[in-house]
Amino acid sequence: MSAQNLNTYLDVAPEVAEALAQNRPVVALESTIISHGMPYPQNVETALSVERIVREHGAVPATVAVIGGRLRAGLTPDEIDYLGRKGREVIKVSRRDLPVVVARGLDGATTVASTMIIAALAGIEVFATGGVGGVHRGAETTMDISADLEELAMTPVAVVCAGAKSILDLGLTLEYLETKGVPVLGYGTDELPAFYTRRSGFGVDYRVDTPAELAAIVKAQRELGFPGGMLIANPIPEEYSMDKERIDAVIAQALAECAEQGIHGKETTPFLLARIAEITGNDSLDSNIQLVFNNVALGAEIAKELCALRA
Ligand code: PSU
Ligand code: MN
Repeated sequence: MSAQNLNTYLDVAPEVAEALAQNRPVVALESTIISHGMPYPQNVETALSVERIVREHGAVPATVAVIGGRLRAGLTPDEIDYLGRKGREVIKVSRRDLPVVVARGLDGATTVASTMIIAALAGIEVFATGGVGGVHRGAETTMDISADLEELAMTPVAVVCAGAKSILDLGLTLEYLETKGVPVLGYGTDELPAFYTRRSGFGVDYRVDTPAELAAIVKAQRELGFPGGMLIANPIPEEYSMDKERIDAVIAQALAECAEQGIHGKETTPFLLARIAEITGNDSLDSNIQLVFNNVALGAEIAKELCALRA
């Protein structure tokens, strides 16, 4: 086991620890998407399918969460089921929540930010999910900017996502990432994908067409000694993408309801995700699930290439 695994609050699943010690590919996966991002039982089904897809692509999945105050990299299917059933009763844990949840011995569903922290402690370099947090629309007055962006600037994990939902201000999110020195790479695209749709109108920093080159960029970032990670944006497969006008109207409605109801802080993103799924009668959920599958497959390919470069 590598020295990074010696954190006394961290438990790395034996299969994950063994793979890391042997330079075999591992992909970290988050748990806020399970407890707060999707309804039960689709959340559990998706999380278990995601682990299977990672394995089919030759990598070991490490779903990350906090269980009983322990930082965990690699969960059992029963633990995934537990987090999914408890849903929004599980505390949504970002960086600022970790010390409290650990000290109190509580359970927590990890966001992109806290999943990156735990992945990095465990020595996992690649993490795949659906969407990341960002600069919210109206952030010029609310100052609602996800801690995910700060984490991308300071924690060395490459995050594969399907771009960002237009619940966020995509232009400001890209500006923020630029300021923080976080590369935004488009896999096979020049444009930042907008989660449910393949295009957003905003350019990525670089288009990269192969997992091998993505892995080379991750390796270079590590060897340059940079502290942060990167965002790898993978467009939703065409056949699952949604009609832009329709999804934009739904997002506008969800944002209006969010403002009317005075929802703020950490509740904002889960509220918007749930409302979008309700209003679209779960069409958006189907797209969401498919784009996650697509992202974890790419994450596994990048992790494999990275191991090959390190062999
Ligand atoms: N965006 C999505 N789906 C998600 C999330 C964001 O499209 O599931 C989750 C992720 O866990 C992300 C978190 O890290 O929400 C961001 O929350 P906040 O905006 O409160 O930082
Ligand atoms: Mn926020």
